[in-house]
Amino acid sequence: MTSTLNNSQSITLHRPSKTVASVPGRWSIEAIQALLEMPFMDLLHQAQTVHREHFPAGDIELATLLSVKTGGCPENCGYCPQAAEFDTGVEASKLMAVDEVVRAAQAAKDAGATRFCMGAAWRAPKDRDVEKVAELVAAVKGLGLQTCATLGMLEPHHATQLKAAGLDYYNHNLDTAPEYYADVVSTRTYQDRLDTLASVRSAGISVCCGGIVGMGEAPVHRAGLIAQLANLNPYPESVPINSLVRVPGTPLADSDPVDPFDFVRMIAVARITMPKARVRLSAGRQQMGDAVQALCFLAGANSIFYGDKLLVTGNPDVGADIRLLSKLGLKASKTSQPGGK
Ligand code: SAM
Ligand code: DTB
Ligand code: SF4
Repeated sequence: MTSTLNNSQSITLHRPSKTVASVPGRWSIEAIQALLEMPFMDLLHQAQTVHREHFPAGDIELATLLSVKTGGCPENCGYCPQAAEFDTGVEASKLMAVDEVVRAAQAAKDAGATRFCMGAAWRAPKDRDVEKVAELVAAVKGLGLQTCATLGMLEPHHATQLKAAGLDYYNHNLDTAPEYYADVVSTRTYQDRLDTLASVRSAGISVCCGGIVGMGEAPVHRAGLIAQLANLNPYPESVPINSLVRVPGTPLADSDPVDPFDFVRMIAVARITMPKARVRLSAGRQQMGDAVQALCFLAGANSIFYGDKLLVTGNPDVGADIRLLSKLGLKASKTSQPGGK
């Protein structure tokens, strides 16, 4: 049996008598579940085939993160060490000064990063916060780096202001399926997240949007997350897939670890359903090991967070990443666009 899986066609799986129809132009949850359940080798083969149609093989984007305003967040995202409500040992700090951020961005550029993402632990920035972040964005852009920010919920006029300052990408994750969202966070709704994504799009900023695997979600919720992302019109330019970093003190600290093959499957299905997106192998690499990361690259991941720290938790150090890329014959990308443009 063949495995011709197409966004707008009836799809036939390798498993006998399992045919799933998808609505033209949209991914049904059933079609995504069917992909997630494919024989592992077939799924990886298909994902790598799709990947090579859209990106040069072996090209990995390096994006460096910096927490420009850490901790003390009024939201209660169950995974997050920066929520004020949870006792995680993270100390709250004020927004960093421009020169400090520029030093970090220059160091990231010198180490080979092409994108610099600034994170702030806000529910939503205030007018004066956006003014200050706009200065950071302009300064980082001035170094010749692609700029990204993740600041919480964004009003349309704030998005316009950040675009004018030179913001290329805004990161705002849907995190999980709508049906599971309230189990993870109760201080905002899924619709709030979608509204911010709409503001970002309208301002002409590229969207970076993904989610987390390993929060106790069921397989159908994983499919539901991918469906939400892939059915955004257009789908995000960047899709970070995070494996939960289980931080003591957070409500999700005792979640069962994710089966590494299930994580690889999520990467593969993100690649197949969003062929032109940069799929980022995001949080959780420190706990993953080289072999699983290699499988993620085979499944179509072509971006990583690069630098010794994520926002407040650890990431593989730069030397380890350079060695891993070299062992696998992968090269740091010079661009973020499909087709190497
Ligand atoms: N406050 C902003 C917001 O919530 O959009 C920006 C920062 S927030 C830390 C960015 C994203 O990091 C979250 O949406 C979540 O997907 C991811 N994240 C946070 N803590 C994580 C953890 N412990 N493990 C994996 N991903 C995490
Ligand atoms: C994303 O999807 N993952 C990054 C970034 N976007 C902002 C954050 C990961 C955070 C991991 C836990 C921490 O260090 O706070
Ligand atoms: Fe705040 Fe963002 Fe952490 Fe949620 S994920 S608690 S909004 S910093």
